[in-house]
Amino acid sequence: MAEIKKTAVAKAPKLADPIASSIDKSTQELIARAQQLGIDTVFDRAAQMKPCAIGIQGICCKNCAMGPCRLPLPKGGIDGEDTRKGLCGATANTIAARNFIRMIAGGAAAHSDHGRCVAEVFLSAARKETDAYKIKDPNKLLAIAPFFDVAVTVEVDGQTQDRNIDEIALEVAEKALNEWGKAEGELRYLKRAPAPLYEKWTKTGVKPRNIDREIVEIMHRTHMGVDQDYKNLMKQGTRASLADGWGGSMIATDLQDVLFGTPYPLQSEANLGVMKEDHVNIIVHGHEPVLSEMIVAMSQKPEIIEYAKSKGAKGIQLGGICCTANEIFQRHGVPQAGTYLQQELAIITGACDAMVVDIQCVFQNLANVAECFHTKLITTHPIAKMEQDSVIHIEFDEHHALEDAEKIIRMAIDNFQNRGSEVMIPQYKASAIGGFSVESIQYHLGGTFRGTYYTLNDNIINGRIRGIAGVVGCNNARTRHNEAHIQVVKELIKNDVIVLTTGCNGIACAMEGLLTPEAAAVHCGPGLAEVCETVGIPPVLHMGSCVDNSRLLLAATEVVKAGGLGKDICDLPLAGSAPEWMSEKAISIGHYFVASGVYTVFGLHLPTSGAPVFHDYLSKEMEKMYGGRWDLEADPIKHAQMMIAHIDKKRQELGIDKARERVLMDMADRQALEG
Ligand code: BF8
Repeated sequence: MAEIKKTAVAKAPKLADPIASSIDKSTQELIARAQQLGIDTVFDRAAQMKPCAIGIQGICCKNCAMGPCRLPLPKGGIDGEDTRKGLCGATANTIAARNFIRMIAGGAAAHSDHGRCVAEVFLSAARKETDAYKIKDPNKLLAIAPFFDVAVTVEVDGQTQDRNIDEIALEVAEKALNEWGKAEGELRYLKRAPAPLYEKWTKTGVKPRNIDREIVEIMHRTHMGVDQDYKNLMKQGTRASLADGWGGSMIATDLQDVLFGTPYPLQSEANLGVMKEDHVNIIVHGHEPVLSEMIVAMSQKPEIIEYAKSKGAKGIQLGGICCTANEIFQRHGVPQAGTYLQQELAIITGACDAMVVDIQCVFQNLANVAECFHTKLITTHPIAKMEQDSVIHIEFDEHHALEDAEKIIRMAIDNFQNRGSEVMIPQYKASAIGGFSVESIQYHLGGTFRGTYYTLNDNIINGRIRGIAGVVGCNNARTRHNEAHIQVVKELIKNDVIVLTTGCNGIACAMEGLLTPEAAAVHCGPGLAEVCETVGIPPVLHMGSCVDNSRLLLAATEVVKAGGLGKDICDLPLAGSAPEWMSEKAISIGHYFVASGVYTVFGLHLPTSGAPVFHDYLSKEMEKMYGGRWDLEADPIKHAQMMIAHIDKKRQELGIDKARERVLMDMADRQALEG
């Protein structure tokens, strides 16, 4: 039996109020349990430490050693000329823009380096250097090959023949990897965007040249004494964010689908109640499916299950946290154990035999929490280690991936018997359906035969569906866990707006039971409820992890292509949202949504409020260039209503607002439609 070691809670004794910290009962119970055990969690730390009042406004410059220079807004705001400046003379606009695009660089680097890793594994698979990874979806490979100028057929004796799939894979792998550092040209995937959008990018000079270059150039331009014009800084921010959305992230999604399968709907469960007391519980946390796919495959091997049984367990229960949860949920139906803010709590159940982490969104405090229990915390990625000695590092490599996965799982199994008696798994979980890729939505709505988004467009035009919302992103310990996520989504579907979700919003919606077709009758307006019932889909479609926001870009492009709703993404009755954002990746995603024509609302705050001119540039001027713009609203209902107002404005511009009025106002008409 493991003895609980207590970590010292920092001097400030203030503890979080569990009820005020989360809307989720399992989270509330485990926060309280952690507090009883004297173990601090992110919720307590948020209660004990306030954010920096100047940093939060984006107006602290620490890019050279003469600073940090802090430019707080004068009390009562700016009356007349804004004379604030740093030692070098940098204005508040320059400082906020530099900080903002450095966040884009961080986010784009994280997504894109993830994509590069997948591309490298894909190249290894194409070269047959590894047995662990194989092409699972050759159709997807054939679908993406033309974007890399890779031929899928070959002429032999005047006859057109299918080309060897291994040859295609190898060529796609090499050309995909080249997107990170090619010397000239522009990103190949940009041409997948609607033509008018591509033209806008050409005209404004923001087409990314290669992925790495745009990120490096941000670091150069924001070095002391380089770019000192917030508009020119944002131009580079736009270029780097597009290199993320239409580059690194999109390549990551595509190659993951080729290697691991394009998601199709499947059923699972979500929340910490998916953990089982009598099973070996392995929590996989992070982002890259190259690791988690191997853990899933190995955990299903009969000899491994037998080994678990030989140690007294009934089997192996996998669960995911963060975007790893989304990846293995959408392809294998592995249950989602929780969102970003529940990572420490999974260990506090006392039933987590191993937590396996790779990259991004992983708390260093996991190590301290794991030390209080029997849990083995295992880091696996060469770029993501922890300083605490208790953490085990097993470096994962595609050339011996299955062996690595087996070692990790056996370690977890061996640890099962070390569990203490202090197990407390909250009994809350919900059914959830995931796996709505661009392709599977097409199939669901149009069938393979028709093969377009026509049915969706038709329902938008006739007003049963008012519009589309992409609601995505993180949790943030500065706001009540999942509250804004759920309120925004419920308000949207209540008003007949279909929601596409990714990231931690997707997990929050799963925990709330919104990823089921049955949720439509309970939560949706009559038009959306009818469509969901007829087609058999949930009102909230789970489209994967944060790199899979690229699926949202392509789904929007498919809607444009299907016709009747304008010629560009900015013409669509569509809006984006990140109600509880916290990461640099969210800023990069937000900005590539905006630069792709999407009206995008963030919750909480934006690190631009200390530079009102720069803030207005993002929230007003962007629309003139790209058709999309930033907006901010912390109140979830107002936040959703702003999205709905934008959707209605677009319906009016498209001349389809009257159809919606009829659907809403005329009951006889609705009954006729239902018939
Ligand atoms: O990439 S939504 S907290 S897990 S950053 Fe992180 Fe935010 Fe969750 Fe996935 Ni995305």
